[in-house]
Amino acid sequence: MQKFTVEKLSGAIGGVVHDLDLALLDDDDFNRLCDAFWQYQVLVFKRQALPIDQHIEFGKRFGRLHTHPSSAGVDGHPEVLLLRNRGKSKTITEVWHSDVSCEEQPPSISILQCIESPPYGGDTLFASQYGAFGELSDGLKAMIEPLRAVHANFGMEATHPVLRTHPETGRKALYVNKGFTKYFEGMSVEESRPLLNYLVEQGSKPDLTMRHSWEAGDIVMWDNRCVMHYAVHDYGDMPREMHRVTIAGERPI
Ligand SMILES: O=C(O)CCC(=O)C(=O)O
Repeated sequence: MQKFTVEKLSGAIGGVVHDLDLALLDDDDFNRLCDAFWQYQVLVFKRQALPIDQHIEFGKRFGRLHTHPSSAGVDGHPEVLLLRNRGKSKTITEVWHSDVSCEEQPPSISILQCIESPPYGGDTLFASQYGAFGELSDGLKAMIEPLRAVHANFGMEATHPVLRTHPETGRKALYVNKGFTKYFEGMSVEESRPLLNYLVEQGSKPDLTMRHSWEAGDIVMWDNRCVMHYAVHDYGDMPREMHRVTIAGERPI
């Protein structure tokens, strides 16, 4: 058993884990780590540099792995998503999103490892959607409670509740995002846009966020069921490479 500790990174979201080597995780460590993860929603692990097989093994502890519907994997490992700088105009992650929410059963957890970081920039922002829900007025909470929204991309479409209940914590989180959510069921795109924009704006307010500046070997994991994230592209053509292992999720309820 490793005597790791978790240090809080911001008021609403995120913790950095100290004194834990993910390559040496035993079952007790894993259970304690899960408890911390459900609480912090995002966990940062510095100086890990896990070989690809160990990155995959760590992911498999949380469940079946997800393969991205359209983006390529690392050679020989289709379940490890390869994210390389292909220029700002081709970046699809520089928008507030929850991973692949256009699937009927979107991924639950994403585990990103930095292989190469640019000399500056390339940070990732994370926002607590528990916090986003919690800060809405009772009137708006009641209004959006019955709503469902259509999420679409990569030639697929799924309809999910606007408020989802986390299967591990039982807490309610706002579940709409800029990247995938198109309109509310039963309403037009135009009718939906003002409220949708408002909810994503509320859900990404600075006091609900944390920001990670990457170094090679860092691992950050987030819970897509209660977190939106945004990859800042401010590093021009400089190389940046990340590997993502993603865990298959359940139908949002
Ligand atoms: O590259 C990053 O920092 C985040 C990537 C991302 O948004 C994703 O994996 O969905």
